[in-house]
Amino acid sequence: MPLEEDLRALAVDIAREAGALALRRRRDGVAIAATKSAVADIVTEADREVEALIRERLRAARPHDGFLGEETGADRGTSGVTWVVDPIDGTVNYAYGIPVWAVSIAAVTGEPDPRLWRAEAAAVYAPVTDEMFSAVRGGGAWLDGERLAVNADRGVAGALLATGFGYDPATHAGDLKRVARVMPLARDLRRIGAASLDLAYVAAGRLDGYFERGLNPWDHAAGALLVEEAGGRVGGATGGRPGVDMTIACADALFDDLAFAAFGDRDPDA
Ligand code: LIP
Repeated sequence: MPLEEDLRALAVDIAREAGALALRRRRDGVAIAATKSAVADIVTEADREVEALIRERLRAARPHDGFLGEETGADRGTSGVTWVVDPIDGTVNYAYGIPVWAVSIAAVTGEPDPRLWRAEAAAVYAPVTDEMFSAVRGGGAWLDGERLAVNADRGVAGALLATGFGYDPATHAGDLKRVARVMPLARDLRRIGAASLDLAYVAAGRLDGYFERGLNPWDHAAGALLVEEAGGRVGGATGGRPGVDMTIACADALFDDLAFAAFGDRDPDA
C-alpha cells in the first residue's frame, strides 16, 4: 500500500479512538484547564488528554515522525513525515456542549511549515455525528465511503458561506467589516465554530465557501487537503498558501470573487 494510504489509514484509526475519548470526557463533564492567548481562548483537560493519546499512538506506530500539536507544540522527526494535530477543534463548542467539534489529524511532508509543507493524508472526525472525513493526496476526499466534491455552481441566490472570529477582540471590528464586504456574494452566512468542519463541509458541498483570518496551522492542515482533493481551491490573502492572514476555501469559480471581497488590495487587517 502506498505510504500516503498508510498515513491516511493511521490518521483515521487514531482520530476515531481520540474522538471516542473526547466524547466520553464530554459526557463526564468538561473541565476548563486554562486560558491561552486570550480569556476566550480556553483549553480543557480533554484537549490535553486527547492530544497525549494521539501523540502516543503516533509515536508507537511511526517513532521517527515529527509532530506539531495545538496543545504540546512541535517536535522534529527524521522520517520526513510530520503529523499536524488539533485534538479538539471547536473547543468552545465542546465546552458549551454544542455538538459541533472534531479531531483533526494531517500528515505532511517537507519542512514542517504551513508555507512549505505538502499534505499527504488527512482525517477530520466528528464524533457526535460519527462522520469520518478523510483524504489522501491524489486519491480524493471521502466521507466514510462516499467520494466528496465541492459545489462548483454557487447558484442564483448566492453562495452559502461560513466564517469565524479569532480569540483576540481587537481583530473583531476588522473581521466584521470583512463580513460586510463579503455578504453581497452570499445567500447566507454560517458561524460553525470549528475550522476543520467548515473546511470538511466545503469539501462535502454542505457549504459553498469559507473564509477566516487568524487560523493556526493545526486548524486548517487536514481540512485544506479535504477541499483540494474534493476539487476545490484553498488559499490565503493574496492567493498564496492558507495561513494566519487568511484562509479561503471554495470552488475555483468563486475563489477570486471571495478573495477580492475579503481582501481586494486592502491591508489584511483593514
Ligand atoms: C478554533 C477554530 C475556529 C476559530 C476559533 C478557533 P480551536 O480552533 O476552529 O474556526 O474561529 O477562533 O481558532 O481553538 O477550537 O482549536
